[in-house]
Amino acid sequence: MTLTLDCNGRPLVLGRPCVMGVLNITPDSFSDGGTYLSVDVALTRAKRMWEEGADIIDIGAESTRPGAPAVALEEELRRLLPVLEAVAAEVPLPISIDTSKAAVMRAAWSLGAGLMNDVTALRADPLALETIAGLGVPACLMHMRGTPQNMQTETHYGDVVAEVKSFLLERIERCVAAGIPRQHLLIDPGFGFAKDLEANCSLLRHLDVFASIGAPLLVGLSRKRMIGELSGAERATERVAGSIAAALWAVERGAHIVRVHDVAETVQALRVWRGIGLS
Ligand code: HH2
Repeated sequence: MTLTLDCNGRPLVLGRPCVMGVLNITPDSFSDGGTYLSVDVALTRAKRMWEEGADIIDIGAESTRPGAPAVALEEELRRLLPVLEAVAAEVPLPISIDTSKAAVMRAAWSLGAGLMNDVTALRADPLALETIAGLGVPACLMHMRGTPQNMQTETHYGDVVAEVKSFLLERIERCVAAGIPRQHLLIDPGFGFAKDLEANCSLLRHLDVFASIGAPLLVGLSRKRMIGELSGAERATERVAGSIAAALWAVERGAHIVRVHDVAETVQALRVWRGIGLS
């Protein structure tokens, strides 16, 4: 049976691997910081990703790259709300919001956002669990240790696959206990978040472990440092081909959603990958 998420009235059909297009409206994101700051430019980018075949747009107003400073609530809302309002009015796709703040989740939901993508797995804000439960909105739970400010000092694991799996299982149960329906929860191992190359590759080699948990599996590998480390491509914008290789590896092992900056290229690659299997 094909799983469909109701994202605030906009369906996200997970019958084939889906592409989540990243729209960072931040001055400091690691690969596209400062590019989409004005409402017009951000809206044009969102429309472009829709035309290119994205299934969902993920808007982020706070960078989570290693070392990124935390952003105050007022500033996050100031950046996000005008862009979200414009995108929701002109792009019919489901919209995800990359945030850890309950107040941002509430405000974004009222403007049409339909999925909350929280890199802290609803741990950072004490009101996040009840907010997600009350709104009835799906949420993505991502694994991370520490905060973006200090996470790269916490990259040592005994068994990274077992640890990340047990974290995600525990967060699912915590969310369910707080009243969030199990079928509203997505999971993400959190590539690059408190993980070095070895940990990232280990998680990717064992991605089936996460796919078999039963919750839709989201992966974000696009342009990340590990793509640079494996390919030698130093600049984030030069990591498109490597990012696609990693995305195909992930969907082959059961990822339902790939979070990417390069939508057109990824959509084309996935169409070929899927077409071969279907023909
Ligand atoms: N990665 C980033 C941000 N949000 N969310 C999920 N669920 N999974 C990820 O892997 C993930 C994420 C980092 O990428 P980006 O948004 O491009 O950079 P920045 O955090 O610097 O804005």
